[in-house]
Amino acid sequence: MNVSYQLLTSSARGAIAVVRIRGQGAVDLVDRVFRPNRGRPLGSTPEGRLRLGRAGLGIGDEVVAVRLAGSVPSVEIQCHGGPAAVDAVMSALKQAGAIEETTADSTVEAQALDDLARAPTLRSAAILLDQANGALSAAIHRILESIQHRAEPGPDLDALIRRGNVGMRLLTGWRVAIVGRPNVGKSRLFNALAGYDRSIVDPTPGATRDVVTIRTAFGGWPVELSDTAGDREDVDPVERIGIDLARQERREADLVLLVLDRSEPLDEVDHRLLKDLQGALVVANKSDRPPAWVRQGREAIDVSAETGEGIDHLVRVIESRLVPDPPTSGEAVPFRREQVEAIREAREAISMGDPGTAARRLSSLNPSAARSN
Ligand SMILES: Nc1nc2c(ncn2[C@@H]2O[C@H](COP(=O)(O)OP(=O)(O)OP(=O)(O)O)[C@@H](O)[C@H]2O)c(=O)[nH]1
Ligand SMILES: [Mg+2]
Repeated sequence: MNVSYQLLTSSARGAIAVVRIRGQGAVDLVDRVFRPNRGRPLGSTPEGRLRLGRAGLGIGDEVVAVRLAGSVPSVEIQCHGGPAAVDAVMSALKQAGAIEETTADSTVEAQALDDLARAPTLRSAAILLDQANGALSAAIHRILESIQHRAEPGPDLDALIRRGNVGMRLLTGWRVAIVGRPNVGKSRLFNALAGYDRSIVDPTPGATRDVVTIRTAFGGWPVELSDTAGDREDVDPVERIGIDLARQERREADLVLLVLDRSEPLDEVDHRLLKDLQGALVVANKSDRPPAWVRQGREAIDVSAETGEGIDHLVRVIESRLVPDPPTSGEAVPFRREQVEAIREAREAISMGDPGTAARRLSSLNPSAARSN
């Protein structure tokens, strides 16, 4: 017996999932897993006729099973799309002796479709759709051709690697951390950017003691935004933990918003943060009040988290800091870490004068056959 099974639908959560079982003995194997609500087993049901029943260990899931026509015996099981239901059906098939077909050989297009189902924003989805339609495959084929014709593929590989920085974040998003000394309005700004009151705002310095995180989007780019404890010395142990967490958060962030209070003179903590966080985007909050200092040197975005003034502008600046040069429609964008790593290795091989290795590495990405465009 050589029966395999494969999840045909996306591994992301959906309403319905479809599992295909095929190979000699597939129907017998499914009959050990599938319990029809009434009547005879699936093996004595004609091809193409839908049967309602249950499948899976324990009570299992309510499913539809159907024998498919074709030279290789095949069955399709449609179950509910939640991870537990899919897992129940697939585990039962495995226990009955079927082997899972790996998706390691799936094409770039199939991977893009799979990720598309998980895209958190329309902008992410549009880029993944371009790859599902063949943009990345076509670019890889062009590079393979230029290697074949002994042309220099370096710049094209470099362009793809740069695009990978955006591509790899299409699902997970970018991390943006709000930091600054206590009471400058970090939590108020966080809430203004989030669009609702998620974080506690309070005139007492040290109000925020933990890292508060939400998922949102700026200009269509998915973002994990975090509000952190105000940074200062000489504090109690709990606030200390919060401050340490804040420092960790800003080390891991793709972009740090350093919030200053425009209505109060800058103190030594502000100066230290300005010095330590050279790459941070400086936000001068409380612009609704008379200013207590003037900007020197470093660019700062004036906002009032209280009135909302300047927030739209800040969002546009954040967007352009995260992705200064967004991919255009139809452009090739590698979207998985393995893809970017393979392209990097191909680039290194080219630099070492080894086009053969570069071509093998690129082909291993499994681009679908080249299209005419
Ligand atoms: N006038 C004015 N007041 C603001 C503004 N933003 C925040 N505040 C006030 O400043 C105080 C502190 O605000 P928070 O957002 O809690 O400050 P924080 O930086 O999160 O403070 P910690 O959590 O203690 O570090 C509150 O009383 C807010 O109402 C603003 O833009 N204008
Ligand atoms: Mg706070």
